[in-house]
Amino acid sequence: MNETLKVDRRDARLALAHIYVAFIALGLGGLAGLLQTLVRSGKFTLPANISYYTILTTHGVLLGLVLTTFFIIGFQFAAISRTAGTFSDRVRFWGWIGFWTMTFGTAMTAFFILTGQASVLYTFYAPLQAHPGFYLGLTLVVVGSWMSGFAMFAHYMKWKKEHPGQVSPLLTFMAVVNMVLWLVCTLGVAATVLIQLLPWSLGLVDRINILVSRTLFWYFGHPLVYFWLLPAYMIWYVVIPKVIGGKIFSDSLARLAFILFLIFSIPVGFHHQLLEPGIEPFWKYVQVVLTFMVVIPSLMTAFSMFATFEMYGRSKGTTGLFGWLRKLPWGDARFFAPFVGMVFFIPAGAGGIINASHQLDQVVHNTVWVTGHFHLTIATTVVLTFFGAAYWLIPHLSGRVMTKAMNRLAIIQTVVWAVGMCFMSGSMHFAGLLGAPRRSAFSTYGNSPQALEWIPYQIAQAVGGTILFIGIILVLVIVTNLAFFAPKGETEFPVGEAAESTERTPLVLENWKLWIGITVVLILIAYTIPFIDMIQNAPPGSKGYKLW
Ligand code: HAS
Ligand code: CU
Repeated sequence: MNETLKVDRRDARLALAHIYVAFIALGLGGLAGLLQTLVRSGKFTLPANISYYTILTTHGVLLGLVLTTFFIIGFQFAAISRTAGTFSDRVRFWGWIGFWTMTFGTAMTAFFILTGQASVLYTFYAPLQAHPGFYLGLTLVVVGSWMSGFAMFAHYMKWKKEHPGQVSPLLTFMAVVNMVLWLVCTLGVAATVLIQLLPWSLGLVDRINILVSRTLFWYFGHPLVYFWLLPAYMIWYVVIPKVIGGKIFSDSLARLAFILFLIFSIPVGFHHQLLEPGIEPFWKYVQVVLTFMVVIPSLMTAFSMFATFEMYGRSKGTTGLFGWLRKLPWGDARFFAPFVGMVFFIPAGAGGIINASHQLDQVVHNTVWVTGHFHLTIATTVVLTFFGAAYWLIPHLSGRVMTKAMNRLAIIQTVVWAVGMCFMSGSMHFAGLLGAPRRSAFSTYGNSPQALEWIPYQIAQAVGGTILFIGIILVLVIVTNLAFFAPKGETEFPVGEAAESTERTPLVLENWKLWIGITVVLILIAYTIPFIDMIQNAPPGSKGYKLW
């Protein structure tokens, strides 16, 4: 059998189980999103006294936390099994324990949200206080993901032992970096949940230090967005070159970009707290500088993608600055969906740089501009890339092939998504500049002239949200077809080759002691003094509020 088509059925089942949960979350979370945009248009009220904030929490948790984590872990299991060989029974066993722990945690969290006991939004900021079951459920999701992470590390170490002195396969290396990043950053959210939020919601303590809890949250929350982004970058660096018939521009550059993400994506959480009192401006400044450092690996990625496209175009005889555009496989959804994601990342990244600039953030912070920003980054760039990957990954795992008709539907899906998002995210950005707040249900604020200015944009958001919901139905049709109904056959997991031999990849890129060491030092520099300050000069703390 052709090497690239081979897939171990047991490994495939483990990866598929994660992907099924991810797409169920997409369906439910997407429905919640549709309802929100309708409420905010002012033309619709939720039935049966359901709170806007219950729906908003469902949306954020299911899409931001559940869809992403499950898809990423499923994808990475498949990627590691494909590039570093079939798993041992032990690795697979821990993968399944991780899966069930995460699934149980998700069900528990969903129960407390849907019964209206945890309308605290996906960032669960104190002093909003949820039922303890909400925090426990999320803890189980994180603990389950750690088990899967350790299973991946064990498999990677086995590979290293069997191949002394060799660089590991690029995709496996990238997945390991992402899980190390995840492990280091989830320590922050685990700390605030276990030490602060749980005891406080159980009534064991009365008051909570809000600034400490938000700081621990954003210590986790920013690297979280790169935990979402890096699998998309894995697909851009490794899969897309193969899909278009080209080569990876440089194996070393790709690894270096991932290492830079590991180092710089954690000590930057203050860029979410620029307007929060109680943190010295100097430390905000330090973390903003580090934020600009973490932009560099994204610029390297943009450069690599252009280089891959151009090398491919030149090999087909194109000339000129953009001649390569004519040679790309526009009719292939495995390429088209991620490519549209890349194009959207140009304005999305520019918006991020605006947010990170202290003075500009004063204009956009806590406005719906920020919601617009993350619907471009996660909900377009990352999600369209994941959809594009699902179009080969699911049939690869389910032993089927995508038909021409489904490929055509997937192209339509991508266009629908892009159009819907231009309406929705575009009007969010504009309304945000006019001061429209994020995280709030419809209100005319006593017919204030400023609030009335926002309403046309909110109607445009509802139009966009409706188009996006059609996009969700389309992708669910395609995914169901690929999982259960498409013709039986074998589908490739595309893995590109580097333009130059990987023998030239420096082994220092896999010196984990060095990179994790630098990561820890940077975290200590960026956080130690402000953290001591927050504890020593803490106000009495806050009791809990249930405002919904
Ligand atoms: Fe962000 C808020 C800064 C990237 C997600 N961000 C958020 C929130 C989320 C989020 C969820 O500094 C809201 C959190 C909340 O609930 O409060 N963000 C940044 C910066 C970047 C950035 C500097 N964000 C992301 C990514 C996300 C994400 C990625 C998810 C996946 N963000 C912020 C800040 C805030 C924030 C502040 C807080 C704001 C506030 O006030 O609350 C950077 O990493 C962006 C770098 C990206 C680039 C783009 C490179 C372009 C590429 C594409 C190449 C295209 C090709 C195709 C090859 C520099 C790689 C070309 C083809 C052609 C035909 C042209
Ligand atoms: Cu951030």
